[in-house]
This record gives sequence, structure tokens and C-alpha cells, in this order.
Amino acid sequence: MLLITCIFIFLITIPTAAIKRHYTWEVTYEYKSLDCYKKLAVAINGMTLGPTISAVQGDTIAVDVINNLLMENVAIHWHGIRQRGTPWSDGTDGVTQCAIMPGEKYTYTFEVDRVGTYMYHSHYGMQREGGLYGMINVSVPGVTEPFKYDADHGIILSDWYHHLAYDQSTALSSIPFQWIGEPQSLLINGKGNYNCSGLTPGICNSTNPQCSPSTLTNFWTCSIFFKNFITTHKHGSQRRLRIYVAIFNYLPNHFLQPPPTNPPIGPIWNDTNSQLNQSLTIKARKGFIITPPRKPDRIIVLPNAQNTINGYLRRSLNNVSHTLPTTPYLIALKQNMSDVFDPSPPPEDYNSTNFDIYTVANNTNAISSTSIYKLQFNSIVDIILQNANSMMRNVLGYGEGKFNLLRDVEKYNLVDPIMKNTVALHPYGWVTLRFQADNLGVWLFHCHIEAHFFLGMLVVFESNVEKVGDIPKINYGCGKNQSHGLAIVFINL
Ligand SMILES: *[C@@H]1O[C@H](CO)[C@@H](O)[C@H](O)[C@H]1NC(C)=O
Ligand SMILES: *[C@@H]1O[C@H](CO)[C@@H](O)[C@H](O)[C@H]1NC(C)=O
Ligand SMILES: *[C@@H]1O[C@H](CO)[C@@H](O)[C@H](O)[C@H]1NC(C)=O
Ligand SMILES: *[C@@H]1O[C@H](CO)[C@@H](O)[C@H](O)[C@H]1NC(C)=O
Ligand SMILES: *[C@@H]1O[C@H](CO)[C@@H](O)[C@H](O)[C@H]1NC(C)=O
Ligand SMILES: *[C@@H]1O[C@H](CO)[C@@H](O)[C@H](O)[C@H]1NC(C)=O
Ligand SMILES: *[C@@H]1O[C@H](CO)[C@@H](O)[C@H](O)[C@H]1NC(C)=O
Ligand SMILES: *[C@@H]1O[C@H](CO)[C@@H](O)[C@H](O)[C@H]1NC(C)=O
Ligand SMILES: *[C@@H]1O[C@H](CO)[C@@H](O)[C@H](O)[C@H]1NC(C)=O
Ligand SMILES: *[C@@H]1O[C@H](CO)[C@@H](O)[C@H](O)[C@H]1NC(C)=O
Ligand SMILES: [Cu+2]
Repeated sequence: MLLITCIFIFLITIPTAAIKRHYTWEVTYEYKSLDCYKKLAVAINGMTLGPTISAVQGDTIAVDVINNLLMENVAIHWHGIRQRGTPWSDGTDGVTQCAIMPGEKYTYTFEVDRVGTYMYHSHYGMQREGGLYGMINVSVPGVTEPFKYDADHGIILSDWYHHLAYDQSTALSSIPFQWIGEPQSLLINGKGNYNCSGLTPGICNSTNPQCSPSTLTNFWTCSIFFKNFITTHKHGSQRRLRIYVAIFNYLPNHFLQPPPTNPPIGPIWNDTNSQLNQSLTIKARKGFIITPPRKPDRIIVLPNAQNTINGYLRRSLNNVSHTLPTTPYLIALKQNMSDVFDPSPPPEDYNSTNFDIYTVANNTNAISSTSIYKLQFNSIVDIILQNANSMMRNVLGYGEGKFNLLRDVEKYNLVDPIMKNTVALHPYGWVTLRFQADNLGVWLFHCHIEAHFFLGMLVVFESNVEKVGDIPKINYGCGKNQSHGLAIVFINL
């Protein structure tokens, strides 16, 4: 289980001359050996990991995405970017836009209005697992940061499976359900190292320069330490563990030399309490605190579970497994279409009296729905996640065990909570997020484990779409707004 977490540092805004940065990205499939094992990867201008977008706060980013995948759509989400005034550029297939079809071009235009380190990634099917992701670095020049450091390196970690995203999505939507297992590698900045022993060098070549560690020294400039990456996945009642080893080499130590000191022994992988303690120690720095609103107007409780729907194994929040409509919500809501999604409100609470989080019933039936949470403009919303996962929110509290509204609200940190766009939810734990619904549009809120998202572990929030400006016509074109032009059919005579 890998969580990619972005950490934000808030700095005083200094007005600078904002510029427009224009990029042209061609998306293709290429054979890559990112962990030494050769497989198809999605590339942007030939690169997997994609290019880093470096910008200054206030800049406008315009990315022309050309889909040259031939047989597959694309949509790119800019994770952590608020998209104020440009909700159509959020890049979520089925929510804000019709995915970009092969051979087509779509231009994402948005402002990077806050400093920070962000990422972008595909939001079409399970394509992110295919390698479509990269970093966004938004800086503010001329501001002295409250930390002293010699260098600033961006690090992006990701799962890497040797099976294609198609294999994975087919396995996950089969009867009987086939779990995709743990990733074969974890990549650090798009590089990893798989054990090629027993495989032919044509398939797995441990000296391929595309994989680590041979190229890591180009990028790390400072002793070696080894880091164990641990992923766990709770599936049914089994818990599986895998340890990945990655190497960061710090010069002047030669990268083939062992580290001069032993790596520190961290807490064991399943020591939930120390993970919880770590989450609790992270607070906003004095002088950079964004005080959360005192009270919520609405509380939405989202317990998560694994359920069955018509024999298919699904993931649910509050016994609802979400399915996306063929017409994107933004388009449907803007045009007042009444027959695109289920208009009834999804559940926002549940009877927790006898709900035992430690022995949740196995695969009970759930419903599949397209219903969404409509948020009143500017209202303050609390989301309580009960052992679930994954947006820019004040993180008020973490806890272990079952969330108890009367007891646990007292524990909220209303003084110096941090803002996050991705949050770790600890096993059998809960987390409360608070935000103001002041961003017009339709927003996807979901588990950031691609397979869980694929299985329906998502909800959709709407904030007054009628106030949203004109949506670019290119966002239309699917579902109810499918072009009624001639379909091109190839007939083999
Ligand atoms: C972000 O950009 C700034 C300004 O160019 C640079 O100093 C910094 O090292 C970059 N950070 C990362 C993580 O790339
Ligand atoms: C690679 O796999 C082989 C065969 O399974 C094993 O003998 C060897 O120890 C492994 N190497 C590493 C570095 O784990
Ligand atoms: C493995 O990679 C090395 C370095 O790129 C290359 O010289 C060698 O020919 C490759 N071996 C095979 C069998 O492809
Ligand atoms: C944690 O994992 C270790 C194996 O890595 C196991 O021996 C231990 O029982 C586990 N502890 C708990 C509380 O699950
Ligand atoms: C977590 O923090 C609590 C309170 O500070 C402490 O009693 C406990 O020992 C810590 N647990 C771990 C595993 O670090
Ligand atoms: C989901 O449904 C099952 C079976 O009806 C029930 O036991 C469970 O409490 C429900 N869970 C939630 C969160 O409502
Ligand atoms: C949708 O409904 C709103 C509010 O009732 C109205 O202002 C708007 O013109 C309608 N839009 C369309 C496309 O019908
Ligand atoms: C919640 O469940 C308990 C135990 O089954 C029951 O006594 C109580 O009436 C339920 N509360 C509501 C509001 O349905
Ligand atoms: C779920 O299924 C497993 C394996 O079949 C069983 O051991 C466990 O007791 C079940 N849990 C519940 C709450 O029914
Ligand atoms: C989308 O489809 C609806 C219903 O068919 C139609 O009324 C509307 O004009 C279409 N909008 C666009 C931009 O094509
Ligand atoms: Cu994301």
C-alpha cells in the first residue's frame, strides 16, 4: 500500500510577474525497463516519469495533451491544484471531462495559485499504474524559507506492476475476483531494481541504464542509506507483507560501496501506533498556520468496506460503491440534465452502535450508485473517514479505533492543523478533514490506491456548478453529448 503524500509549505505571497507556461505533451506507449524488467509504459514525450512542471506561484500553465496511445483514452489530473475558476481542467474522466480520444488533442489551462510540490497523473481507468505521472513544483522567488538546507530534491514514489493496467482491471472485475497482488517494484523518481535472476536478459537486464542503481548517482549528490519500503494489503482476512529495497546514494560515497553506517532501525511495518503518533506530530509551523473554521455546517461520515454487488467484489463507502456516468457530472449539471446520474443524496451517516470495525461482515451486499454530495456554497464540511483512504483539507484529527463523535471531537486540533491533499488513514483508524466548499465545480474525492478507486471507493462533491463559467466545448463529446456524426466502420471486403 503506497501513499503519495504532498507536503505544503505556505509562504507569504509576493507579487511577481505571472507568466503563461506552455507545454506540448505527446502521450505514447513505449517499452521501458524502469526496474530493469522490460514492459510497456505510458510515456510523455518519451519520458516515464513524465517531465516536471516548474512554475512560479500565480503562473498559468497550459498543457496541450496529444493522445497517441492509439487504442486508449487519456485524462490528466493535476493533483493538489485547486483549479479555481477552471474546474473543467481538473482532468477527471467522467467527472469534469470526456476523456481525450486517440489522435485528439486537449488543452488543460489552469493557474498554479499556491506554492508547493504537487503531482499530476492519469485519471482514466487504471492508467496511472501504466506510468503516466510526474511532478509539479510551484515556487515563490525571493522568499526566505524557515528551514536551512543545502539542496531541494523532489521525490516521487510509485507502485510498479509488471502486468499491464488492462490485466489488472480485467482481474479486478472478474468473477471470481482476482486480486492483482502487490506491485513487483516500487519506483523512486521512475526507477527501481527488480531481481532479474532466472529471467533472460532480453526481458530483464540488471545493467540496463534505465533502471537503478546505476543512474542514481547522477541524481543524488550527497553516504548511502538503505530504505525499506513496505507495502501491505489487507484482502479478506489475510495480510501480506513485502519489503522493497531502494538505495539513495549520497556522494562522496561511491554507489557500489556499502553505506558507512548501518541504517537506523525504524518501527516495524505493522506498528500502527507509531504511524499514528507520527501523523499526530505533524503540525503547521508557527507563522504559517491557516486556522480552520471553528465548526462544521455538515458532517459526512464515510466508513469503508469491501462488498459484493451482483457477485462482483467492490469497494464501498457507506455501503455505496460509486460508478461514474457516461456523461461527465460537470457537463450534466451545467446543462441541467436530469437523467445522467442518480439524483437521490448518498448516505452521510450510518448506525455505528453495533458496527464493529474489527469484524466488519465479509463482503456483504452493497449498492452501486452514481449519486453525489451537493455542498452548499461556502459551507464548512467535515469528512470523517473511518479506516479508508485519500485532498486539500485541514486535517483536524487522527485516531485509533472507532470514531466516536462525542468523545473524539474533543481531540480535534483546531489550533495548528496542517493542510493536505492526500491523507494516510491508519488501519482501524479514523481521520477528520475540514474544508470550506468555496471552490465552484465538481470534485472527485477518492482512495488513492488505484485498485480501490477502480473498485468504486470514491465519492463526488458538487459545489454550485450553475455559477461555473462557460465550459470549453472540448469537454463535451461523450455520453449524452456524443456527436451524432457518422461512425467510421472498417469493412473487410
Ligand atoms: C522547485 O523550483 C525551485 C525554483 O526553481 C528550485 O529552487 C527547487 O529546487 C525546486 N524544487 C524541486 C523539489 O524540484
Ligand atoms: C535474486 O533471486 C535469486 C533467485 O531467487 C536469489 O538467489 C538471490 O538471492 C536474489 N538476489 C537478491 C539481491 O535478492
Ligand atoms: C544489458 O544492458 C547492458 C547495458 O545497457 C547492455 O550492454 C547489454 O547488451 C544488455 N544485455 C542484453 C542481453 O540485452
Ligand atoms: C507484525 O508483523 C510481524 C511480521 O513482520 C508479525 O510477526 C507480528 O505478529 C505482526 N504484529 C501484529 C500486531 O500484527
Ligand atoms: C505513541 O504516543 C503515545 C503518547 O505519546 C505513547 O504513549 C506511545 O508509547 C507511542 N507509541 C509508539 C508505538 O510510539
Ligand atoms: C453495510 O451493510 C451491512 C449488511 O447489511 C451492515 O451490516 C453494515 O452495518 C452496513 N455498513 C454500513 C457502514 O452501513
Ligand atoms: C439550468 O438551470 C439554471 C437554474 O435553474 C438556469 O439558470 C440555467 O439557465 C439552466 N441551464 C440550462 C442549460 O438549461
Ligand atoms: C442503531 O442500531 C441500534 C442497535 O441495532 C438500535 O438499537 C438503534 O435504534 C439504531 N439507531 C437508529 C437511529 O436507527
Ligand atoms: C470472514 O471470513 C473469514 C474467512 O472465511 C472468517 O474467518 C471470518 O470469521 C469472517 N468474518 C466475519 C466477521 O464473518
Ligand atoms: C448536449 O446534449 C444535450 C441533450 O442532448 C443538448 O441539449 C445540448 O445542446 C448538448 N450540448 C452540447 C454543447 O453539445
Ligand atoms: Cu491524485
